[in-house]
Amino acid sequence: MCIQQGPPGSSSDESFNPIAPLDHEAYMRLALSEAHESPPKPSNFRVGAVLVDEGSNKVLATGYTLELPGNTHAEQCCLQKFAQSHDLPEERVGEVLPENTVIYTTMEPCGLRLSGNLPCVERIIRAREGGKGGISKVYLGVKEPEKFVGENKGRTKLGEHGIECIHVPGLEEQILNVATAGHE
Ligand code: HJL
Ligand code: ZN
Repeated sequence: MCIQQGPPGSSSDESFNPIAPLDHEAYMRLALSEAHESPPKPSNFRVGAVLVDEGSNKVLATGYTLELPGNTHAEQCCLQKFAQSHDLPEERVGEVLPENTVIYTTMEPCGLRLSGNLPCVERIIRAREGGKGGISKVYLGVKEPEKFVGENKGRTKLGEHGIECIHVPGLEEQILNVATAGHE
């Protein structure tokens, strides 16, 4: 990821975040820049995600499809990386997530995976266990195209668990171009 450092002399704080609080488009652009890192593969989408503590406006983790070993999704990589930074397995990430955590993802979290792996919707719901509330909102750039699993019913499920899904408009064309690169 390409979070810049503060101006010389002003801050040696490595967690300096150039994105203003609640600048959803800027966070979605950061997620899109993550998606660009993902290797093209005909059997999935190239997605990027950013896990953010909305209370303190801190980036907790970034992720993109296939970033971590195995058949990993962008949202899954964010959760796994943040958990790993606390020496925890992804299953226990809820124990360390701040209260107002949100996730920006270029494509809505998957509700079903052709591979049979645990869908990101389930991972996001699981991340509410054992802590202060986990992920409360999902900001998404596009709905999942009906290419691999038909209609994605994940948003309904997230809503049933009190997780709000919010569409961030404006970057759809770029997001879909990146997501489908490498497809026929
Ligand atoms: C989201 C990702 C990613 C997808 N969706 N939100 N983030 N790759 O990082 C959804 C698509 C699945 C296919 C194939 N893609 O990826 O439905 O092999 O990639 O488990 O269903 O499943 P696998
Ligand atoms: Zn997924």
